[in-house]
Amino acid sequence: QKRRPFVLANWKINMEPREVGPYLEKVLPALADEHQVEVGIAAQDLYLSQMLAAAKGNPLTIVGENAHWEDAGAFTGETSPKALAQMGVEYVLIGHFERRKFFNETDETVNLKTLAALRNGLKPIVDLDEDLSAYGNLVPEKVVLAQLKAALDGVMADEMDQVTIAYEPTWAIGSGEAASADQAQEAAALIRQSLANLYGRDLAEKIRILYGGSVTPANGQNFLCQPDIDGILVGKAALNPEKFLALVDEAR
Ligand code: G2H
Repeated sequence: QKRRPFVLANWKINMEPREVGPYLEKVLPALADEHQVEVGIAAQDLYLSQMLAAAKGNPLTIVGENAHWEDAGAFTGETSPKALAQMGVEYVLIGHFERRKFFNETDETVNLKTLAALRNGLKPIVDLDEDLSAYGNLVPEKVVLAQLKAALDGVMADEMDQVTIAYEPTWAIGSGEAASADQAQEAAALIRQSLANLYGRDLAEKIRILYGGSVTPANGQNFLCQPDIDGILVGKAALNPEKFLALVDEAR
């Protein structure tokens, strides 16, 4: 089963307004005619309109970093998944470790947000982080699988082709200490097995699983060549357009 590799930058709330245009001017020409690799940037909402306009007609996918579980209503400061979809955003990150850690997102809200994204035609990139604190004494692999199951509760088989999974072990995020390729592959294989248990092997083979956590051009290839890892989610290194492009190149 051939899954298209996905190289996704996660800017978080880095990048100043004046830096957005020049970054895209460096990256877009290098992506001309890119069809092998799906290339995306997740950015804060403030920049999405500008980025969508710049990326129009180019093989660059613009991704939201978060969306609320209600489509509309009195939720000051939140992002409506319906509005994101109507703006032309294709994917949204759901349940990133930093959302869980700093904004009290739980398996339950991650599930609601996943369902809301799908309901609105947004493709959720569901983050699993192996954070043990919410699970008492479960071993890390069990935590990832519990998070996966909870996030996908109520997601129908015919919606699963819209879903991407990202595995980001807590201790590897922004720490400079990435997982080893073997560790990451092992976790991705477990996740795929669990997807097969939930949705059947055929469907599980179609779903992309990304690795994230201190990916750099020096270690990216190690992850990208693993059989169950279909892409990378890159924070810090992707703030530099040259490093981001080097990682895209590694995925080709
Ligand atoms: C993990 C990752 C991107 P970094 O959060 O989602 O960030 O590459 O800086 O560890």
